[in-house]
Amino acid sequence: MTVRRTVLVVVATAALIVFSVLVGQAKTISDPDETSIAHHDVESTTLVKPSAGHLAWKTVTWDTWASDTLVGPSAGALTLYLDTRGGPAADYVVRIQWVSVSSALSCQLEKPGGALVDAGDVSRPSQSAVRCVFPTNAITKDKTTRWRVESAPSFALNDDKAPNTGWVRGVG
Ligand SMILES: [Ca+2]
Ligand SMILES: [Ca+2]
Repeated sequence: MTVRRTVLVVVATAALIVFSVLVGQAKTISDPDETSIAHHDVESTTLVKPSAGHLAWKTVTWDTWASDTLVGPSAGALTLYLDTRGGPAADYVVRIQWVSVSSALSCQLEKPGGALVDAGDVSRPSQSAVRCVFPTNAITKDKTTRWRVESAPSFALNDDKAPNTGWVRGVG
């Protein structure tokens, strides 16, 4: 092997390692601009583990929106589905929605039936993004976590799924 080829192999290997580390730090998926979706058309979603015992979920939308358009419980919530154990169904959901009585966004980790598991901290990094950091101590898990996001702007027909089919495997 010539010196030049050796250098090339070393550079390529280093680039691969850097890429792997970057990918490991964030799990982000992109979703298309589906123009029929009213307010909360998902552009990208990231799920990362910022510290032990927490997950941070951030969704960016194609358009800007006011927090009070995310009206819950069933009409306009943004929901993260988590499949952490057993069969293919979601074991937990994380729901971000506007609560009229407190005039604030809330983020809750719940069982699929709606029972509260834990509360999260919600914020708006921008007018087209929302972020929720929630505790994971109460989540029971026996496999690699799978997740997907769904927004329900106004009518069931306008739901946006990200990804459009299937699940994302693993957390960044
Ligand atoms: Ca979309
Ligand atoms: Ca979609």
